[in-house]
Amino acid sequence: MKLSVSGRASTAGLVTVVMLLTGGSIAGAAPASEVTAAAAPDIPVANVKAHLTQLQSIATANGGNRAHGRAGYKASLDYVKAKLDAAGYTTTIQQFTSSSRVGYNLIADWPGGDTNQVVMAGSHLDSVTSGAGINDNGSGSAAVLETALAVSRAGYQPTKHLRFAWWGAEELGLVGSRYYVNNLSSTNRAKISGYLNFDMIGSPNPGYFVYDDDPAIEKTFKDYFTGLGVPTEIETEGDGRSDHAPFKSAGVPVGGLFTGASRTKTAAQVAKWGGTSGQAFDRCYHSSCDTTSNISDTALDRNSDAAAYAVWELSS
Ligand code: DTR
Ligand code: CA
Ligand code: ZN
Ligand code: ZN
Repeated sequence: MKLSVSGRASTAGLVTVVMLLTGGSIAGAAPASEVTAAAAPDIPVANVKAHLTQLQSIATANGGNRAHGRAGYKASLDYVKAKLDAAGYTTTIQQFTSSSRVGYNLIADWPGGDTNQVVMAGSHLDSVTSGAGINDNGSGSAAVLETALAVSRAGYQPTKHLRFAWWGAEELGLVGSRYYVNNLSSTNRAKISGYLNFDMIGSPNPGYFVYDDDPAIEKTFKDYFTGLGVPTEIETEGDGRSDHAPFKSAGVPVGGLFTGASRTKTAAQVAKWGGTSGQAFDRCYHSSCDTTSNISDTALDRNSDAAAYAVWELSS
């Protein structure tokens, strides 16, 4: 397993640390306790869509996909890493081999917080070979990236340590996330207080599904959607089908959000969410038409905001 680490502490982070260490305070700033309990900011969906546009361009320039072991995947990873390095994250690339091709996970640590209590949020960055994978899973990857950038913009100083991850080779069978969990020492595994997974959160005919795993994480997401007045359903097809599974198998509390894949939306679901009954939540699942036009902006916005809300709530 090869690791490379880069990044720099953000100016805001340094200023905050200096102030806290010297007992000083930033003129007019809220006391640290209020800062750490600050509410999550709104995630601008235009920013999330801009990341999707970049991922689409990357796929177009690299044979039409962003699949494991292909140029489009590494270019996607380099794009995400550059944004995080510039925002003050400490980034690590974890390399592995699967199906005779080299794969990569990207791990980004936000400096600060109690490293004995790590809150993780992640998404798989790879697509299938048949397309650009913009909903599956550019949507989750872009939302997690924009949430991480929002943490930096806010100079957020959470009580717990924040770690974000973009997984390789999920489409080959959760390979990257399983490699990460399997290579954690038992001590480091025990430090992860929760893992939040975002895989397909912008489906064009969306449902609003919440994983029914850890009750506290599930409640956090459901509270957010209740605040929006958007009903949710329990995610029933996901057990073992995305990157939360290796964490769950290792005893880490997990949760996540999902807007649906090839299953069809029922009339009862249309009554609560709108959309088209008898049609798949995502008709382009694992297909070449999974492009930037295969996204519900409303679903992407709501789920990006829910991700940020949960990251702030669970780390404060
Ligand atoms: N395995 C995911 C898609 C997927 C299918 N069901 C669920 C449930 C929860 C999360 C994701 C999924 C993929 O194809 O990447
Ligand atoms: Ca928003
Ligand atoms: Zn997939
Ligand atoms: Zn996926």
